[in-house]
Amino acid sequence: MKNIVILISGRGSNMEALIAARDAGQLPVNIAAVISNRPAAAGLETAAKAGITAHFIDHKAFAGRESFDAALAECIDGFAPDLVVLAGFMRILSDGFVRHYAGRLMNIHPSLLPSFPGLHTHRRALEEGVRIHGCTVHFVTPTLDHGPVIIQAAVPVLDSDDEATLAGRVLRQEHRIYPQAVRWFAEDRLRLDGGRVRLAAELADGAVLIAPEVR
Ligand code: NHR
Ligand code: GAR
Repeated sequence: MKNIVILISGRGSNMEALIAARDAGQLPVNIAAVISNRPAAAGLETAAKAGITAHFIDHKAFAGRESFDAALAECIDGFAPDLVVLAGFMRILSDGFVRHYAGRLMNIHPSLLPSFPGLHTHRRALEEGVRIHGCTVHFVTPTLDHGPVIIQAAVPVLDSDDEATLAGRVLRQEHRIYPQAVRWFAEDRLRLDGGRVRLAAELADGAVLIAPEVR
Protein backbone atom coordinates (compact mmCIF):
# COMPACT_ATOMS: atom_id res chain seq x y z
CA MET A 1 0.00 0.00 0.00
CA LYS A 2 1.29 3.47 -0.84
CA ASN A 3 2.33 5.93 1.84
CA ILE A 4 1.02 9.49 1.70
CA VAL A 5 1.87 12.63 3.66
CA ILE A 6 -0.74 15.41 3.79
CA LEU A 7 0.28 19.07 4.12
CA ILE A 8 -2.25 21.51 5.58
CA SER A 9 -2.37 25.07 6.89
CA GLY A 10 -5.78 25.36 8.52
CA ARG A 11 -9.16 23.69 8.91
CA GLY A 12 -8.22 20.49 7.11
CA SER A 13 -11.60 19.51 5.69
CA ASN A 14 -9.98 18.08 2.54
CA MET A 15 -7.67 16.06 4.79
CA GLU A 16 -10.79 14.84 6.63
CA ALA A 17 -12.36 13.79 3.32
CA LEU A 18 -9.26 11.70 2.59
CA ILE A 19 -9.34 10.13 6.06
CA ALA A 20 -13.06 9.36 5.65
CA ALA A 21 -12.50 7.74 2.24
CA ARG A 22 -9.70 5.63 3.70
CA ASP A 23 -11.90 4.61 6.64
CA ALA A 24 -14.70 3.67 4.23
CA GLY A 25 -12.33 1.34 2.40
CA GLN A 26 -12.42 3.54 -0.70
CA LEU A 27 -8.86 4.84 -0.51
CA PRO A 28 -6.16 2.18 -0.19
CA VAL A 29 -3.35 4.32 1.25
CA ASN A 30 -1.43 4.59 4.49
CA ILE A 31 -1.70 8.18 5.77
CA ALA A 32 1.77 8.33 7.31
CA ALA A 33 1.60 11.90 8.63
CA VAL A 34 -0.09 15.28 8.49
CA ILE A 35 2.17 18.33 8.58
CA SER A 36 1.11 21.97 8.97
CA ASN A 37 3.14 25.14 8.50
CA ARG A 38 0.86 26.79 11.06
CA PRO A 39 1.05 25.58 14.67
CA ALA A 40 -2.58 26.62 15.28
CA ALA A 41 -4.08 24.71 12.33
CA ALA A 42 -7.32 23.07 13.50
CA GLY A 43 -6.61 20.12 11.19
CA LEU A 44 -3.66 19.04 13.36
CA GLU A 45 -5.99 18.14 16.20
CA THR A 46 -8.41 16.40 13.84
CA ALA A 47 -5.53 14.29 12.50
CA ALA A 48 -4.22 13.42 15.96
CA LYS A 49 -7.73 12.39 17.06
CA ALA A 50 -7.86 10.08 14.04
CA GLY A 51 -4.63 8.48 15.27
CA ILE A 52 -2.45 10.04 12.57
CA THR A 53 1.00 11.45 13.34
CA ALA A 54 0.61 15.23 13.24
CA HIS A 55 3.50 17.73 13.15
CA PHE A 56 3.93 21.43 12.58
CA ILE A 57 6.89 23.27 11.12
CA ASP A 58 6.29 26.98 11.69
CA HIS A 59 7.45 28.83 8.58
CA LYS A 60 7.84 31.98 10.68
CA ALA A 61 10.73 30.37 12.54
CA PHE A 62 12.81 30.30 9.34
CA ALA A 63 14.83 33.10 7.72
CA GLY A 64 13.56 32.37 4.23
CA ARG A 65 11.59 30.08 1.93
CA GLU A 66 14.56 27.87 1.06
CA SER A 67 15.38 27.04 4.67
CA PHE A 68 11.73 26.38 5.52
CA ASP A 69 11.34 24.17 2.46
CA ALA A 70 14.50 22.23 3.37
CA ALA A 71 13.19 21.55 6.89
CA LEU A 72 9.77 20.60 5.51
CA ALA A 73 11.30 18.19 2.98
CA GLU A 74 13.46 16.58 5.65
CA CYS A 75 10.41 15.99 7.84
CA ILE A 76 8.35 14.66 4.92
CA ASP A 77 11.12 12.33 3.73
CA GLY A 78 11.29 10.80 7.21
CA PHE A 79 7.94 9.19 6.33
CA ALA A 80 9.13 7.93 2.91
CA PRO A 81 5.94 8.96 1.12
CA ASP A 82 5.01 7.81 -2.37
CA LEU A 83 2.79 10.89 -2.66
CA VAL A 84 2.64 14.29 -0.95
CA VAL A 85 -0.83 15.83 -0.89
CA LEU A 86 -1.32 19.60 -0.49
CA ALA A 87 -4.72 20.06 1.17
CA GLY A 88 -5.30 23.76 1.84
CA PHE A 89 -1.55 24.28 2.15
CA MET A 90 -0.93 28.03 1.89
CA ARG A 91 2.83 28.42 1.32
CA ILE A 92 4.32 28.71 -2.15
CA LEU A 93 7.00 26.05 -2.53
CA SER A 94 10.43 26.64 -4.08
CA ASP A 95 11.50 25.09 -7.38
CA GLY A 96 13.95 22.78 -5.61
CA PHE A 97 11.24 21.40 -3.33
CA VAL A 98 8.86 20.83 -6.23
CA ARG A 99 11.53 19.11 -8.34
CA HIS A 100 12.41 16.82 -5.43
CA TYR A 101 8.78 15.57 -5.44
CA ALA A 102 8.25 15.64 -9.21
CA GLY A 103 5.32 13.41 -10.18
CA ARG A 104 4.42 12.73 -6.55
CA LEU A 105 3.10 16.12 -5.38
CA MET A 106 -0.61 16.94 -5.78
CA ASN A 107 -2.64 20.04 -4.97
CA ILE A 108 -6.32 20.92 -4.83
CA HIS A 109 -7.04 24.44 -5.99
CA PRO A 110 -10.42 26.16 -5.53
CA SER A 111 -11.00 27.25 -9.13
CA LEU A 112 -11.29 25.80 -12.61
CA LEU A 113 -7.64 26.22 -13.61
CA PRO A 114 -6.20 27.88 -15.62
CA SER A 115 -8.75 30.47 -14.46
CA PHE A 116 -7.97 32.18 -11.15
CA PRO A 117 -4.60 30.82 -10.05
CA GLY A 118 -3.37 32.18 -6.71
CA LEU A 119 -5.46 33.41 -3.79
CA HIS A 120 -9.05 34.67 -3.22
CA THR A 121 -10.45 32.61 -6.08
CA HIS A 122 -14.13 32.80 -5.04
CA ARG A 123 -14.05 36.59 -4.64
CA ARG A 124 -12.40 36.95 -8.04
CA ALA A 125 -14.90 34.60 -9.71
CA LEU A 126 -17.76 36.72 -8.34
CA GLU A 127 -16.04 39.94 -9.45
CA GLU A 128 -15.54 38.58 -12.98
CA GLY A 129 -19.16 37.47 -13.20
CA VAL A 130 -18.38 33.94 -14.39
CA ARG A 131 -21.36 31.57 -14.38
CA ILE A 132 -19.33 28.41 -13.85
CA HIS A 133 -16.71 27.96 -11.14
CA GLY A 134 -15.20 24.92 -9.46
CA CYS A 135 -12.07 23.15 -8.31
CA THR A 136 -9.06 21.36 -9.76
CA VAL A 137 -6.70 18.64 -8.58
CA HIS A 138 -3.35 18.90 -10.35
CA PHE A 139 0.22 17.71 -10.13
CA VAL A 140 2.38 20.52 -8.76
CA THR A 141 5.08 22.01 -10.97
CA PRO A 142 7.32 25.00 -10.20
CA THR A 143 4.87 27.36 -11.96
CA LEU A 144 2.17 28.14 -9.40
CA ASP A 145 -1.18 26.45 -10.07
CA HIS A 146 -0.16 25.39 -13.59
CA GLY A 147 0.65 21.70 -13.32
CA PRO A 148 -1.08 18.90 -15.27
CA VAL A 149 -4.79 18.62 -14.41
CA ILE A 150 -5.98 15.32 -12.91
CA ILE A 151 -9.67 16.01 -12.25
CA GLN A 152 -12.00 19.00 -12.05
CA ALA A 153 -15.54 19.63 -10.82
CA ALA A 154 -17.74 22.51 -11.92
CA VAL A 155 -20.50 24.30 -10.00
CA PRO A 156 -22.91 27.06 -11.04
CA VAL A 157 -22.46 30.58 -9.73
CA LEU A 158 -25.82 31.89 -8.50
CA ASP A 159 -26.96 35.51 -8.41
CA SER A 160 -27.56 35.11 -4.69
CA ASP A 161 -23.98 33.93 -4.02
CA ASP A 162 -21.50 35.64 -1.78
CA GLU A 163 -17.93 34.44 -1.21
CA ALA A 164 -19.02 32.09 1.58
CA THR A 165 -21.89 30.35 -0.22
CA LEU A 166 -19.83 29.91 -3.37
CA ALA A 167 -16.84 28.60 -1.39
CA GLY A 168 -19.12 26.10 0.36
CA ARG A 169 -20.55 24.80 -2.93
CA VAL A 170 -17.05 24.37 -4.36
CA LEU A 171 -15.75 22.76 -1.15
CA ARG A 172 -18.36 19.99 -1.32
CA GLN A 173 -17.00 19.09 -4.75
CA GLU A 174 -13.41 19.27 -3.49
CA HIS A 175 -14.31 16.60 -0.96
CA ARG A 176 -15.47 14.34 -3.82
CA ILE A 177 -12.67 14.83 -6.32
CA TYR A 178 -9.62 14.78 -4.01
CA PRO A 179 -10.20 11.24 -2.71
CA GLN A 180 -10.88 10.15 -6.31
CA ALA A 181 -7.59 11.63 -7.58
CA VAL A 182 -5.56 10.14 -4.72
CA ARG A 183 -7.25 6.79 -5.29
CA TRP A 184 -6.22 6.80 -8.95
CA PHE A 185 -2.64 7.54 -7.85
CA ALA A 186 -2.80 4.76 -5.25
CA GLU A 187 -3.95 2.36 -7.96
CA ASP A 188 -1.03 3.42 -10.20
CA ARG A 189 -3.46 4.53 -12.88
CA LEU A 190 -2.19 8.09 -13.53
CA ARG A 191 0.29 8.60 -16.35
CA LEU A 192 1.84 11.82 -17.62
CA ASP A 193 1.77 12.11 -21.38
CA GLY A 194 3.28 15.34 -22.68
CA GLY A 195 1.95 17.53 -19.89
CA ARG A 196 -1.42 15.81 -19.93
CA VAL A 197 -2.69 13.29 -17.41
CA ARG A 198 -3.98 9.96 -18.70
CA LEU A 199 -6.02 7.50 -16.68
CA ALA A 200 -5.19 3.84 -17.21
CA ALA A 201 -8.08 1.43 -17.44
CA GLU A 202 -8.87 -0.44 -14.24
CA LEU A 203 -6.18 -3.05 -13.88
CA ALA A 204 -6.74 -6.55 -12.67
CA ASP A 205 -5.27 -7.20 -9.24
CA GLY A 206 -2.04 -8.58 -10.68
CA ALA A 207 -3.22 -12.17 -10.62
CA VAL A 208 -2.46 -14.39 -13.56
CA LEU A 209 -5.60 -16.12 -14.76
CA ILE A 210 -4.99 -19.71 -15.81
CA ALA A 211 -8.01 -20.76 -17.81
CA PRO A 212 -8.94 -24.31 -18.73
CA GLU A 213 -7.73 -25.50 -22.08
CA VAL A 214 -10.22 -25.08 -24.88
CA ARG A 215 -10.94 -28.37 -26.72
N1 NHR B 1 4.06 25.70 -4.99
C1 NHR B 1 4.40 25.57 -6.27
N2 NHR B 1 5.68 25.69 -6.59
N3 NHR B 1 3.49 25.32 -7.26
C2 NHR B 1 2.20 25.22 -6.94
O1 NHR B 1 1.33 24.99 -7.91
C3 NHR B 1 1.76 25.37 -5.60
C4 NHR B 1 2.75 25.62 -4.63
C5 NHR B 1 2.40 25.80 -3.30
C6 NHR B 1 1.08 25.79 -2.93
C7 NHR B 1 -1.34 25.72 -3.48
C8 NHR B 1 -1.86 27.04 -4.09
C9 NHR B 1 -3.38 27.01 -4.26
O2 NHR B 1 -3.96 25.95 -4.51
C10 NHR B 1 0.08 25.58 -3.88
C11 NHR B 1 0.42 25.34 -5.21
C12 NHR B 1 -0.48 29.51 -1.60
C13 NHR B 1 -0.37 30.67 -2.35
C14 NHR B 1 0.20 31.94 -1.77
O3 NHR B 1 0.22 32.97 -2.42
C15 NHR B 1 -0.76 30.60 -3.67
C16 NHR B 1 -1.25 29.42 -4.22
C17 NHR B 1 -1.34 28.28 -3.43
C18 NHR B 1 -0.97 28.33 -2.13
N4 NHR B 1 0.72 31.90 -0.52
C19 NHR B 1 1.35 33.03 0.18
C20 NHR B 1 2.87 32.88 0.14
O4 NHR B 1 3.53 33.92 0.20
C21 NHR B 1 0.97 33.06 1.63
C22 NHR B 1 -0.50 33.22 1.84
C23 NHR B 1 -0.93 32.93 3.27
O5 NHR B 1 -0.11 32.47 4.09
O6 NHR B 1 -2.12 33.11 3.55
O7 NHR B 1 3.40 31.75 0.11
O8 NHR B 1 -4.01 28.09 -4.20
C1 GAR C 1 -9.88 24.62 0.20
O1 GAR C 1 -10.93 25.27 -0.45
C2 GAR C 1 -8.69 24.53 -0.72
O2 GAR C 1 -9.03 24.26 -2.07
C3 GAR C 1 -8.10 25.89 -0.60
O3 GAR C 1 -8.25 26.25 0.75
C4 GAR C 1 -9.32 25.49 1.33
C5 GAR C 1 -8.75 24.67 2.44
O4 GAR C 1 -9.79 24.06 3.15
N1 GAR C 1 -6.73 25.92 -0.96
C6 GAR C 1 -6.11 27.03 -1.26
O5 GAR C 1 -6.68 28.09 -1.35
C7 GAR C 1 -4.64 26.88 -1.48
N2 GAR C 1 -4.07 28.17 -1.65
P1 GAR C 1 -9.49 22.83 4.12
O6 GAR C 1 -8.31 23.25 5.01
O7 GAR C 1 -10.75 22.70 4.91
O8 GAR C 1 -9.17 21.63 3.27
